[in-house]
Amino acid sequence: MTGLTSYSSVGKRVRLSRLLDPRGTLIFAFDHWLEHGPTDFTDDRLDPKIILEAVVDAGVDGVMLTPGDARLYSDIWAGRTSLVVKITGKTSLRPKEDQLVQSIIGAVEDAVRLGADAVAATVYWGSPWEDLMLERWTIIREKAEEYGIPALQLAYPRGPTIKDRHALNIVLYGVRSAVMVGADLIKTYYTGDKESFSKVVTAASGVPVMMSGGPARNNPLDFLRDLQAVREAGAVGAVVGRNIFQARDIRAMAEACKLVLTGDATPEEAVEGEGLEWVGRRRR
Ligand code: FBP
Repeated sequence: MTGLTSYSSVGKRVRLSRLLDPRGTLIFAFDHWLEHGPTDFTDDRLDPKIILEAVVDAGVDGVMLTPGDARLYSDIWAGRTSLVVKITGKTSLRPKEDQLVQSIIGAVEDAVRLGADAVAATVYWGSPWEDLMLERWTIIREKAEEYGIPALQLAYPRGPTIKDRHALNIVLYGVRSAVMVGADLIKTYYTGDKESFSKVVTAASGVPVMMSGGPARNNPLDFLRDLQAVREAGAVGAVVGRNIFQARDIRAMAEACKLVLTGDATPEEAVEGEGLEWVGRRRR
């Protein structure tokens, strides 16, 4: 035994340190055009550039993009924030039953070529396609190991046996399973309060946990209070999409999220400081 660590673990450590702010991390998730389609976007926000420029200006720690968007919008993010490349995805156009599996839409090598600090893939724990998703996850995780890039798992319990995706036991099961299959970073559903989410963090056994944003709340304060609870529960931060890009003022909401996650402001102070009295959601 030389006591020397592998090249790959150094690479992962370096990339994670670029992506994660030890004071509280905010990653902007932006794969919604693929996952949900136009219903997520008001007419004045159909151009992804407008949204991406606002969040990068706000100082998010990273953006999670598909490989194609990461390439297309590199002038906006490169050199200004970290990149996470999500290489699984699905559309909402597919038949409902097929929406319980994500397809491969890129390679670990794409993430490395693009200069990413992590590669992301979804596993729907409990899906009828769980077996296939785990097979794909294992290939991705193994490749990520080879390149020294952290593998972020979107550990999302969903399937016919799961009534409530946010139930503590369900989230605990998904997160612990994600650890057991080698995730370096986990993004999962919020369980609704600090006490329960701290159990989720404990079950992750030291693997950093991030809260997944979810549908936009009517009142920004409610969402910011969730972020505060997540921080106090010991999570490293949050990966947020709709609660930011469907906000009345995208940049102000991203700034408020970051302030709360780092503990630099309470939710109330952040709302006041950023002039966020209300955040509007697209009427479907
Ligand atoms: P949100 O903050 O908007 O929930 O984004 C997080 C995310 O995981 C996205 O990466 C993804 O597009 C979306 O949620 C998936 O949403 P759904 O739960 O409808 O599949």
